[in-house]
This record gives sequence, C-alpha cells and structure tokens, in this order.
Amino acid sequence: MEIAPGAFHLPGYLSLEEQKVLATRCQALIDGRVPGYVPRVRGGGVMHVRMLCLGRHWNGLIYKYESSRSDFDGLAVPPLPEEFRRLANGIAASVGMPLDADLCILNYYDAAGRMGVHQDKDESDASLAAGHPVVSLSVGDAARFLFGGVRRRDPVDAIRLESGDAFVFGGPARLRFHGVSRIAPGTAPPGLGVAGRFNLTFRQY
Ligand SMILES: O=C(O)CCC(=O)C(=O)O
Repeated sequence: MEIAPGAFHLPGYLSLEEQKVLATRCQALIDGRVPGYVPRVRGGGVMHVRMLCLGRHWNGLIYKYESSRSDFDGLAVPPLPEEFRRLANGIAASVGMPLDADLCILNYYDAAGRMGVHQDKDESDASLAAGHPVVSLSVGDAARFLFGGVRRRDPVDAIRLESGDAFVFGGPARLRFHGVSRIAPGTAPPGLGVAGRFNLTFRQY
C-alpha cells in the first residue's frame, strides 16, 4: 500500500513462522558477543532503545557511520547477515525500489521504548541522492509510528506498525521525518514469545 509517493506500508509482510525465526535471530544478536547497548547521543541524552548495528556502526555522538563502536566499547561491528540482506533487498524490490542493503540498525524497544522524530540522512550522499530506500521490519509489540514530511514542521501521520509489517521509504520519501511515539505492550502475536518490539531498518550506505 503506497501511503505517499515513495512510502509503502506492507502489513503482514512476514508470516508468523518467519516472524518467529527473525525474533529468535534478533534476540541472539542483541544478546551476543557484540551486544546491543543504549546509545548516548550528541547533546548528552540517551536513546530509549537498545541498539545493535550490523554491517556499519552508527555513532550517535557524531551522527556518522564507522567500522567499530568508538562511542561505546570499541568492538568491531558485526557483519550484516546474508539472509538479512536478501530479505531487505526483496522487500525493496517488491515495491519497485533498487536496494543493495549493506547495513542494518536493529533496535529493541521495551514497554517504555520510543524514538524521537528524525531524518535518516547519515548514509552517503550518493545513496541519498539515488533515493535508495530505508526498509523497516517490525516484530513483537505494535508501535505508533510517526511519519511526517521532509521538513520538521510538516504534519505527521500516526501509523500502527504491527508485528510482521514492513515499511519502505525511498525516492521522494527518503528524507521524511519519522519516529516512534510509543509501544503497545502485550500486543505481540500470541505464540511469538516476544515481550517488546524489535525493529530492523536496512539501508544502503
Ligand atoms: O522503530 C521504528 O519503526 C523506526 C526506527 C527508526 O526510525 C530508525 O531506526 O531510524
């Protein structure tokens, strides 16, 4: 469903079985040898998610990508799993947008998790100019996703992202402001075994 030029909400993109596999993988990654952490951002605030970057690390203190986590523990960023890359590229292709994803930001939101409204604009100038999309996949509790325009003051729509939904924004929508105002605790599908929410955003640097 194209909700604005270049922005697509794909409800129920993943089956329950696919969500289970992805949730198990996300949990293992975020609790792994290079674990998820709560980023501190420039200005001194802390984010309200637990984050793990794959493929390239996003440094929240300088808003740049790098190969090791110099803002946290100095560890090398884990690779982007090949099956993640294929999944993201396939979602982008399903809405007619070319993507060769080389990084993923995996966020875990607990019941109090949220993310302020922002633009994703730290990828390369070439990628932004080409309009390569951000591909988002959600698993677990539903979220109130805010989707605005390309200026901060533009009106914002609230969209409920459920477990298994994909959301893609590229081309003319690539620099739209977006965020998550709240999580709806306890709304993950019964049987998924997730409390809270995983969100993966894939990008091409
Ligand atoms: O959790 C979401 O749905 C959005 C995540 C997001 O905005 C980001 O990672 O830049």
